Amino acid sequence: MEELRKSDPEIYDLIGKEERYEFDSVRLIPSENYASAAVLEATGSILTNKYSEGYPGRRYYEGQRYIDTLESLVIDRAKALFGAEHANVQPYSGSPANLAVYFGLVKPGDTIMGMALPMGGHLTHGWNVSITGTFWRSVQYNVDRETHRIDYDAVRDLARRERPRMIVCGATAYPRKIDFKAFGEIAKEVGALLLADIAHIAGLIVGGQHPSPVPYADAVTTTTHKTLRGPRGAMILCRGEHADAIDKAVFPGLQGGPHNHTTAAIGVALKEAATPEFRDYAAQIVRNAKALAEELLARGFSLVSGGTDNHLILVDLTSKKVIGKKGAKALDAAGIVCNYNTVPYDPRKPFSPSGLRLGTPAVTSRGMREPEMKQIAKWMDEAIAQAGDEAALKRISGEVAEMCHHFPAPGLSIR
Ligand code: DSN
Repeated sequence: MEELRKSDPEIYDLIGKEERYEFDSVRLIPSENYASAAVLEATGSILTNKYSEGYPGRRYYEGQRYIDTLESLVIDRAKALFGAEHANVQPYSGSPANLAVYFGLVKPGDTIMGMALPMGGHLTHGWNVSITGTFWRSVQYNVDRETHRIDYDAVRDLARRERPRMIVCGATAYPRKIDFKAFGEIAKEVGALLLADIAHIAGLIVGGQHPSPVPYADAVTTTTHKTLRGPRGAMILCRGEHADAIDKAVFPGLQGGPHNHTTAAIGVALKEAATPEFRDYAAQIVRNAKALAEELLARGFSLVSGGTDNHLILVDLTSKKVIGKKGAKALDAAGIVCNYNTVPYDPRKPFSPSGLRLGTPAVTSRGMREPEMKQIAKWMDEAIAQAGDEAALKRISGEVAEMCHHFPAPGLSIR
């Protein structure tokens, strides 16, 4: 980044510091990853210069001879990888993608039914502070109080009572597999459309580690930067019958020109995700999450639902007598980056909840495996026990950095 260094040393310096931080720390935020150098190159390409409102062959600007080919190629890759009838690769990110699906398929004031935010759902699944919980009538389902798993009978009962126009499944903090087939049956029974938000697990789905919702859902949304390891962006996959409504909802309904540099980088990520190496990666993400969960359990941590079968772990810190925010800050000081999070039926507020959310996509991208997960759990245990002891946390962060130096991260120039 020589030009940047010369023209804007301040920004250059901050990017350099962030890169160092990403290299020296164990990053356990389950929605983060390390994009490959190829994805970063496409993201930083000259495609950022071009306006392309519209869709391939139907644009409002001239000069699309390469952009049309590019977007068509990326659409074809998305359809092939997920087995979808139609793909829109223009949404700027996950929240606009979900909004576009509602805008395209649900009339204002009609009912949508998603998982409540404190139970692991997303803001855009109809939570009350989001436009999705105000512009549409929203009813929300919970997880079971004892098992912390989705209770499909309770979901069916609520759907029968409320008769939503759309049921939303998918989560941002749910450590178990989602039964998309069961959701499909419930939606069919009550005459609802089904939206599956697979932002967190898209990489696990294409890597063969989680069943796909595509056969059961009217529309599927995903971000492209989480387990899928692409640029920050999103896609909507849908049945052919909804293609027109979805495309119109994205543009001109919600957005202007697509970000062509992002579209290109999504294409690069989709190509990477279609390789045998990516399947191995997805399998290792899950093995690592299980190994981390087992070691945390062995060390007396309490895990929501008792463990994990995907990339994500939710820890309830109540038994350790530390609140989530204090725990997350202590871990950050120790070089282990995660986020504080509500746990189901949390007696505390979302801004200072009881839990921590962990995930293994990023550490797995660095080639870390089960032995490193065991070591990370040990450091976590020490850091939580010594939260507030700056010297102890600093010592741990030194050990963490030392380990990280043996695991080069995709896309970083530091080796
Ligand atoms: N912010 C994302 C996450 O961390 O899960 C969801 O949008």
